[in-house]
Amino acid sequence: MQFNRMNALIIVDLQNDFLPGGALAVPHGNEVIPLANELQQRFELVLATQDWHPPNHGSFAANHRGKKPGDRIMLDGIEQILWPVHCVQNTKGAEFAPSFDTSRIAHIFHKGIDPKIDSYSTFFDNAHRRETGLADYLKKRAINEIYLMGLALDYCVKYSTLDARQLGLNTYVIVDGCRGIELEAGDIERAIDEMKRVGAVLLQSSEL
Ligand code: VGL
Ligand code: ZN
Repeated sequence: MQFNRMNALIIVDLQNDFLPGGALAVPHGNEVIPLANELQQRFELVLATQDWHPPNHGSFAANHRGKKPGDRIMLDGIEQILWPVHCVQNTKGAEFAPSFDTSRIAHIFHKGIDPKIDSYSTFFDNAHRRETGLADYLKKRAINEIYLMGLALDYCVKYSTLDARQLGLNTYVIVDGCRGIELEAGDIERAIDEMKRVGAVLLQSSEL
């Protein structure tokens, strides 16, 4: 495929806590790292995201008396699934995986910083109250086409894709570059269906 300058590769949350052995491990999450390293060489612009929570973040079950991961609560007016403590700012778990080549990343976008609201999308928090800066960044550079890969397919990748489509971006999801949490059976399949329904193109890296 011939690329013009108007696209970007966005690599989502390849952080220790989302890898096997991490606090919120995505099964087989480590398997996408070699592909992330390889695909970076083929894009002019490479961006990355990090889930980046303060220790008092409201998405952590440990911050709610009597609650455990997987429980659902209302957090500042919207439903929130509770997670184990993960990706706490400036901790080992929030760092990029050691084998992930970060040398070509032009900018890192952080999400989940506000303790009162979670952010699965790399564009907005879950209530669309605040932006991460990614939408403006792309707009300023006239980038209207994004390629997404990373973790987790059924959370960050899915919600980023839905927002990207809402922003009018041509959105490609590199499916073999993603792995899902599958908190509930069928989550990955449903996420794929939803992303297709909003007009994202799902493809394999071999098609690039
Ligand atoms: C994510 C669960 C909790 C994600 C972040 O980025 O996919 N999932 N926090
Ligand atoms: Zn998180």
